[in-house]
Amino acid sequence: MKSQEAERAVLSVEQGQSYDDYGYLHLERFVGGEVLQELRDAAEEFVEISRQMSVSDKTLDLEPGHSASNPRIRRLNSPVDQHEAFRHFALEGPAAQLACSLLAGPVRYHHSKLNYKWSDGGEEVKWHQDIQFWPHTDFSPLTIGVYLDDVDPSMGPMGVIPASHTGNLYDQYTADGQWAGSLSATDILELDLDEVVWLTGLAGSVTVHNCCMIHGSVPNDSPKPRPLLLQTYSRADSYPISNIGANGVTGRLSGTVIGGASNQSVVVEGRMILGAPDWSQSGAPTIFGSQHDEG
Ligand SMILES: O=C(O)CCC(=O)C(=O)O
Repeated sequence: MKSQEAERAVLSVEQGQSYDDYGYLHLERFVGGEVLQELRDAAEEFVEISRQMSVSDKTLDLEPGHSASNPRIRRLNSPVDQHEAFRHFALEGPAAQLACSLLAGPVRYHHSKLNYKWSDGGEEVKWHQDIQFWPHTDFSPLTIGVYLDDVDPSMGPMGVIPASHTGNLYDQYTADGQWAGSLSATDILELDLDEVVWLTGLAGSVTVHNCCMIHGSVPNDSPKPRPLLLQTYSRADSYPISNIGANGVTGRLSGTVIGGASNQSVVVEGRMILGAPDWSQSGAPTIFGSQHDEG
């Protein structure tokens, strides 16, 4: 069997170790050339589409104040399901290869989004951890981001607190029990915000953060949007736990296994379950059909 280091082909041993230790990576200009241009063109196509819209729909989340002449997009939901360039990048291209390298084997694609964070006030993303939004059967899920334009400190880059992925898993509800999706003001007082690393970079630079990493970003007060294309993967033997958060509403291609096949095994309470095949697309056979080999 190959060692974890040997399988991390697109990364150096040091980069892989740094991800394990600190819970994030920052890869300057990891994506370039035609691949980057195709992603940028695809992102621009949705800006054009948004000009015909006055309210958000399932695909495009618009900021208040959006108009045809002054588009202001918060997010393109599930870009992998919306455009071939995004699908190819995430399921076959550099993001897929990086995920397989980091997780040292086949991976399961979970979801994607494109946060445009528009110029002159594009919104803050408060400090939060991702795993509570879509719990899995382990802590392998990670998110790979690629900046589609150059991002400097004034543009609300992604910020991470190194090694926070090994600490508390915070309650992201408000005191009166509403889902807040962010840490409370009291919990934020516990954080050492002097440690924050702001992940800026030229177009094509990549961020990676583990699902338990505390991260966020400030508003974009610059005159340029800050498009960050994000895609999330877990190990192939890690599964989203249904009926919590966004699991189950993540997109048509969610669950695609990349870089190999799933062997349908999952470890629960230390015991390995060799599960049945995934019938979520084909429909489940009956136990009679399976036991009598009727397909
Ligand atoms: O766009 C950003 O700066 C951060 C995005 C993020 O953390 C999220 O969407 O979960």
